[in-house]
Amino acid sequence: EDKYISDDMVKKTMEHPCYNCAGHKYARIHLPVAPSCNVQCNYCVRKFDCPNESRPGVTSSILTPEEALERYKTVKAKLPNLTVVGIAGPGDSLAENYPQVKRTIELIREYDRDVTFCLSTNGLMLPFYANELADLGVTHITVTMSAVDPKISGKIYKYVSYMGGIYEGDAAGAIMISNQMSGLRMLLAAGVICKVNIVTLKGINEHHIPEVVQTCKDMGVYITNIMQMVPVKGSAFENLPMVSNLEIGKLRTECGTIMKQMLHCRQCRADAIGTLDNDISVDLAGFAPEEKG
Ligand code: CLF
Ligand code: SF4
Repeated sequence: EDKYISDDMVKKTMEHPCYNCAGHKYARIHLPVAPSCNVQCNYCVRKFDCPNESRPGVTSSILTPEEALERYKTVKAKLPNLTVVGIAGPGDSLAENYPQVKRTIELIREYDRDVTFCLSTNGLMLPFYANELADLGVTHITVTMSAVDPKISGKIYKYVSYMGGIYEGDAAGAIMISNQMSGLRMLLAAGVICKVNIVTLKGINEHHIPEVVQTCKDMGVYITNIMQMVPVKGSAFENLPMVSNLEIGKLRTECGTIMKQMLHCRQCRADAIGTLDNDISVDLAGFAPEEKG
């Protein structure tokens, strides 16, 4: 059934570069304020940005909330089409550095009433923060959920650090799925527009992805983003073969019959600035000296 969505939320979603292909005119700024993480994904090397929303192998330097506000002011003055402030790590936005994430949002909100706040997370801590994030005015949230079966999810995480315990295998998978799903449901109940990123892992979840997408559709998620995993040297999955562009294309076409698919993800860095086609973080102020690709 169709839920009521306010005109303001429709406008924010239409002007969000990641939520629809028509958003290519609009720019986003990622503010790298959250370096720590509470899980270890098998495709991640922590000295780099969180690959759930990032190009692998890049390192963003961390800002304090005050520095993040200053960067926002500088960029906003130069980019009139800037509509979205995104927080995408470089670790997890809801891990140890959540207080800095919250402060950053508060500071920018004080300065700019209109900007759209977007956040991405692995979902582990989402049930604890979902309502607070909605109250803070975060209208768009991405959860990376690459499986909805604990046995499959459990193969994706080396470990999950949760409420004082360290979990592996099926237990880790079960905790992740249950928190990702209940977190998403809480966000959806609070009127947040949700996106799910699905990382395609050959031999692990590629045949399971339509089921993940169907689950998202049934919950009321707005869009799913089926991504390629790019192997990073030093990660547990460094030798896992990549799924080809053709295979990703086929999966997206198949899943497009279930619900709306994102086809234009750029796997941006945690300090990306600009439209998705044109990252200008370097030109603007040399914010991202290690930019590549
Ligand atoms: Fe950033 Fe992510 Fe928000 Fe977009 S990115 S926090 S939803 S504003 Fe976008 Fe970049 Fe793909 Fe992410 S293209 S990696 S989907
Ligand atoms: Fe790495 Fe996973 Fe943590 Fe992202 S959520 S920083 S991919 S371990």
